[in-house]
This record gives sequence, structure tokens and C-alpha cells, in this order.
Amino acid sequence: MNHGQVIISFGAESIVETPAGELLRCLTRRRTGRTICGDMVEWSGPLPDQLAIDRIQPRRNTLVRTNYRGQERPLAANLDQLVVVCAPEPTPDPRLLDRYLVLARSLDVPPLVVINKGDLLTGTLPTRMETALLGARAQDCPIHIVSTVNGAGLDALTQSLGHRTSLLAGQSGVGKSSLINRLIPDRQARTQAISEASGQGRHTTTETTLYRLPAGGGLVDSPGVRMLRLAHLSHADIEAGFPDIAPHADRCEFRDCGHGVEPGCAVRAAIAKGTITAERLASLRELLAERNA
Ligand SMILES: Nc1nc2c(ncn2[C@@H]2O[C@H](COP(=O)(O)OP(=O)(O)OP(=O)(O)O)[C@@H](O)[C@H]2O)c(=O)[nH]1
Ligand SMILES: [Mg+2]
Ligand SMILES: [Zn+2]
Repeated sequence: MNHGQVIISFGAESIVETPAGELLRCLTRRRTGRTICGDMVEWSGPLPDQLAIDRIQPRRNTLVRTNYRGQERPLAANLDQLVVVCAPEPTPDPRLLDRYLVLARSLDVPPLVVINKGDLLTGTLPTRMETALLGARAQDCPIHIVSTVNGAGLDALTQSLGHRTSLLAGQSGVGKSSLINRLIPDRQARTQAISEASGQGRHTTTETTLYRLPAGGGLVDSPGVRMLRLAHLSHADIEAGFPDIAPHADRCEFRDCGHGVEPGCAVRAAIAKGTITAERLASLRELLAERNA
């Protein structure tokens, strides 16, 4: 059986990487369903230019985003790690970071935070950055400070990536693609090979793409987002992503307490005591409020 991994998917068309590193353009049969980046697939074809995907192997996990219309959109599959990239510029958004941590936990994929553009930092981290890191620190998530400009921290980051398949996520402009450029030595050749395999007129650089790391793992570059909606997650999934708040929430008088005006709210009691910051609760409540009913 011919098998490989989808490194980029354009709806009906996929670029599949074989175990030997060859890139193949494959069409998806109607009954097979749509592929996404990271899918392990089986393919066949009568001719080298008429390959089709026959089967998508069961996904270990699927990273799903809810778009602005409330529709769930799968982005990538079979991930081992979620790398949340932020930087002093653009200004970090604490709510966005919290959302990525919730998403990672819901997928049972460990998160890792990368502060890129370390060359722009002087001494201590800016207050807004520290606020954004509250959630990461609450769950002992590793935090790497790196710079793609001077190379600082990249060796340690490579160690942490190991043989895993990691997705780089974060705001637009934080340097996800720059990191890929530094960590994938033959990135330009790969991009060239991808666009040749996919035919002309494809905007391959804006699509979610999997790159093989020299050590054997993979890195997925994904387009930046302004906000990450997680309306598809349950109340419990969202709360579990706030490990500093979850133990208090378990002691609220009402199940699925919104930690607003409900009586007997143990979370508000913890805020009054100063155990949890108001910013963290506001972040949690925002997510709970926008869930699809
Ligand atoms: N000073 C500094 N600038 C950097 C660093 N890394 C990336 N940049 C700059 O940040 C800008 C954005 O980098 P990209 O790699 O395109 O960011 P991205 O996260 O891929 O953005 P999207 O693809 O839009 O989501 C570019 O102008 C880079 O030159 C760094 O370590 N230090
Ligand atoms: Mg990019
Ligand atoms: Zn409560």
C-alpha cells in the first residue's frame, strides 16, 4: 500500500509527502472526504499524474477553529505539540494566548510558548507580555525566548521540538514563518518543490503547511489569526484550560457556573482573596459566553 502524509491541502487537492521525501499531487475522491495538513493517507493511481487518495487514516487529533460564522474548520491533524508564538511586536494579546492554551489542553497536546524577537527586549518583559504569560505560568508551560534575527535560543527550542510534529500558531507578524525559515534548512527548496508539485497559480505560502525537521519531527506553519474562536468546546473543556481557576470552579454551588452573578461562586471568592487575577477570570468568562449553545 502506498502511503504518505498530507503536507498541504487545497480542498480537493493535496500534496502528499512519501516516506522517501517525494512530493505528490493527489486528488481526493468524493467518498474519502477532505484531507487536512498532517493527515496520514493511502494513495494510488494509474498514472503518475493521476493519483488519488483512497483512505485517510484515523486522526490522532484534529485542531479545529470556529470561523466568524460559527462554522468549525479543521486546520491540521496528528499534532504532538502546539507552539504558541508571541513577540514584543505586535503587542501580545493575553486573551489569544489563553485561547491557545485552552485549545492545546482540549486536544491533549502539550503547549509551548515561544517569545520571538528577543532582540527587541530590554531587561524585564513588558507588563502586557507578563499578563499574557499568566496562563502559561499557571500550568508550567515551557517558555522559550528566541530571536530569528540573532539566532538566540534557537538551539534550545530545537531540543524542545525534538522528533515531534508541532504547529506554530499566533498573531500575524510574530515571526512564525521566520522561525520556519531558521529551523528548516532547506525551506526555500521545499517551498519551491511544493509549488512545482501543486502546479501553477497556488498561493502555497499562505496555506497551512507541514515541513519536515532535520531531526525527524515536523513543523506546521499556519496563517496568523487576530482572534481564535473556540465556540465548539464544552464548558468543562474551557475550564480545564484554566488550571489556576478550575479547582475553584469545582467548588462553585452551581454546575456550569458562569462565575458572574451566581450565588455561592467559589471563583469570585478566590478573586476577592487575591488568589486569581480579575484578568484571568475575564478571559475565561469571555470564552464561556461565546460558546455555541
Ligand atoms: N526584530 C525581529 N524581527 C523579526 C524576528 N523574527 C521575525 N521578525 C520580523 O517580523 C515580521 C513578521 O515575520 P513573519 O515570519 O512573516 O510573521 P508570521 O508570524 O509568519 O506572520 P503571518 O504569516 O502573517 O501570520 C517580519 O518583518 C520579520 O522580519 C526577530 O527575531 N526579531
Ligand atoms: Mg507566516
Ligand atoms: Zn462560579
